Amino acid sequence: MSNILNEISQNLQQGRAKAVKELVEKAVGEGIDAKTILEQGLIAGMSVIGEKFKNNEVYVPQVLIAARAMKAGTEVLQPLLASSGVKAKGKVVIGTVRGDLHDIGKNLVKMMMEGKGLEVIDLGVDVPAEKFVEKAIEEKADIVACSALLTTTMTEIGTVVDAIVRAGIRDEVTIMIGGAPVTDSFCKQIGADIYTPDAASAAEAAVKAIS
Ligand code: B1M
Repeated sequence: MSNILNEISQNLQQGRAKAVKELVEKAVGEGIDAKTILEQGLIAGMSVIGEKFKNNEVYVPQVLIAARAMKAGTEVLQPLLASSGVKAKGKVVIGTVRGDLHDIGKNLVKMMMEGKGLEVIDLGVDVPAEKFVEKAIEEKADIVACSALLTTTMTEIGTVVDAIVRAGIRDEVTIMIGGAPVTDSFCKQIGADIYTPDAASAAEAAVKAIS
């Protein structure tokens, strides 16, 4: 890993938001592409924190300040992650499901989808199934996108699918799902349409689904 990417990762782990922002700007200035900075700097740092969190070597406050540093870094990358070329048209309603407060991955998915030209309505975190349905109807959304990071909340995506079926709009929306514990077989099991493992492939799949 290049020095600066390692520095980004280290500073993120220490929760130094200002330093992360400056280092990301510097890396961009050095010509390192945004995807590399995201994956090998920011996400790499967050993975270390995740591992330490699991092993009780760091606790919620440290994870929160690391998350804030991650946000500072991704904000710099946001315009660069937007792809050039023809912009797709379509509307996506996105949120993290009920009971789940993790939003970094969901925000990345949103960012990448907007980069492809899609209009994304972000419902935030801890979103009840009924809210997904209400907004999808109100906004005439093409896609409902659900993120879940906890094994205990991923089942809530199934509740969203059921609510969409009950509301009679199942044929009108494509249901996309993702998040660390989510898998393709889970997607099939709950009757959702598309599982993607990361934000970039989510954006690509969304464009494909709409066109
Ligand atoms: Co939480 N947390 N956390 N946490 N946290 C995890 C998820 C955990 C794996 C940590 C661990 O133990 N190793 C663990 C879950 C265990 C499990 O269920 N199997 C865990 C736990 C246990 C908890 C609490 C219960 C801890 C506690 O309070 N005791 C608690 C739950 C709170 C709640 O939600 N109700 C909690 C709280 C928190 C913080 C608030 C402190 C903070 C969140 C801050 C925030 O998001 N604003 C936090 C964080 C930061 C993490 C880790 C460290 C990092 C998550 C992250 O942002 N990763 C995480 C450990 C880990 O994942 N290694 C952990 C970076 C991000 C880019 O990746 O979100 O996976 P990710 O997104 C990826 C893909 O998944 C995908 O795209 C992204 C990459 O391009 N993706 C999609 C995501 N959504 C998608 C949707 C799509 C498609 C792709 O289509 C719609």
